[in-house]
Amino acid sequence: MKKLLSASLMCADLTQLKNSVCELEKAGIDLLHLDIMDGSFVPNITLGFDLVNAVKSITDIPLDVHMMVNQPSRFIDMMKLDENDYLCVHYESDIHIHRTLEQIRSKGIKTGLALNPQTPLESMEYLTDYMDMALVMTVSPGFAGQKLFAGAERKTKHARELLDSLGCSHIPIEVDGNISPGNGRKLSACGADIFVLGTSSLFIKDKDMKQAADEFRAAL
Ligand code: S6P
Ligand code: MG
Repeated sequence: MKKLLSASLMCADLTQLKNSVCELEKAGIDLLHLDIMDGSFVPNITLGFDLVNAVKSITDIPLDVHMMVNQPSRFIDMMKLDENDYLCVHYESDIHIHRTLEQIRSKGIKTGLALNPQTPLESMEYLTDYMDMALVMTVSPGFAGQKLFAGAERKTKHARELLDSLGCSHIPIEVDGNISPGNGRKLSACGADIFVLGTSSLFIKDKDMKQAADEFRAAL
């Protein structure tokens, strides 16, 4: 599977967002990762639906929306996404997450199922028919600039093994949180396919984003 880079826009300079998106296009970034937080599912509030729609209107890079909100089904209709985009929801955020995945699919949008570090991988087992991506969180969600959790490599490896054993080798694994070039290389060897790039690799003061993206690709 081709390895993809997803740029975490909450780490971009929000006063220069359009310029950043242009730079990311030039850097050949594959996806734009937008973190939606509600201050309840996670202890922070970041980007919102209007911003998702605004970004969608200025770029052809597919979006990778990561919802860290309780009962995400309430908000699916607020985003103008299409078949090129991913909409990821957390297993832990909704009692009827199966129904929410179906709701996203019914709108023609690709689905992602995200798992917090402590959530067992078996949570995915009966949902793979409704998944276009598995998002293995490598930090507890809520903030940029955190440290990889100790079980991240094992969990990524076991996720790949589980998906393969279920006949789901086509489902990519995304990793999110402290994806530095070094951690990216290790997680790639464990089977990660999509890498969320934030302060650990792409958004570094006085560093050109194309250079940072090239260095990350070379490290994989
Ligand atoms: C965190 C969020 C992430 C961050 C990303 C930041 O809850 O889901 O997508 O934006 O992890 O990257 P870094 O390299 O600062 O950890
Ligand atoms: Mg995220």
